[in-house]
Amino acid sequence: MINVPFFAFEGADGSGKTTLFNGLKALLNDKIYFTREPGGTPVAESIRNVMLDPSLPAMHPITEELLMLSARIEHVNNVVLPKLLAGIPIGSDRCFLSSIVYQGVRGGIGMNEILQDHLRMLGRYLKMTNQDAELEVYSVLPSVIYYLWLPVEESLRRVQGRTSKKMDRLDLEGQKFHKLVHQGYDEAVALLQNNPDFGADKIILIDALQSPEQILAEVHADILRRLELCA
Ligand code: ATM
Repeated sequence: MINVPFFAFEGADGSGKTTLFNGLKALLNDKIYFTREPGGTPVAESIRNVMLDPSLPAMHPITEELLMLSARIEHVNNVVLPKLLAGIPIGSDRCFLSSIVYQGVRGGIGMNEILQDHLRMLGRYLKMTNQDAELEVYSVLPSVIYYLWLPVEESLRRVQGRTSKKMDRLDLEGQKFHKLVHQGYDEAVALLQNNPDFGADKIILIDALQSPEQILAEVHADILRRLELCA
């Protein structure tokens, strides 16, 4: 058992996830190690570049899944597990929930298939690297996911109104899939909430129609409370 929080931040495009993440980083840099998925290690960042490269053609969803799973194993091995074992809380921009949505729903592989593949490969990873500690798979997955939710029409409106963001491969494809991804998030959240091994209380729903300041204040306060509980 690891009793150190692993926070993750999730939400469909236009939900304000990046603004929230940057705000938390500025406020909690001394208390939490901030990272991202895919990414957080040199190998995982290189995988991210392949995944998002707009000059590449579309990939098969299984290729995407395996890329994301590879980046995640690198991240768990080099960041998540060492930090948690050292007692350092983690804050991650995205997590395996994104794989369930983007590869499972948008890519058509299936939500449960993605979850089972993760449990199998992370289980194998733990068996190989952590024989003594007998950690279970869920201890290297987030202990709390803040899920920013807003109605699909509003998130679409926000994404279409963007002028500054450089479009990556998934953004370019994404406009076609926006509705599917949005619906995928709700379904993936329900899947995890109904999974007793994961636990419904690990997903915190945040009303993303609030102002960025309100969202930041709400999540910041909740994180501080949880950090205190674990201190
Ligand atoms: P950010 O720009 O929010 O870091 O997202 C990177 C992209 O990677 C995001 N694309 N969009 N739109 C979602 C995608 N992604 C996956 O497809 N699977 C995953 O497991 C993760 C973590 C991200």
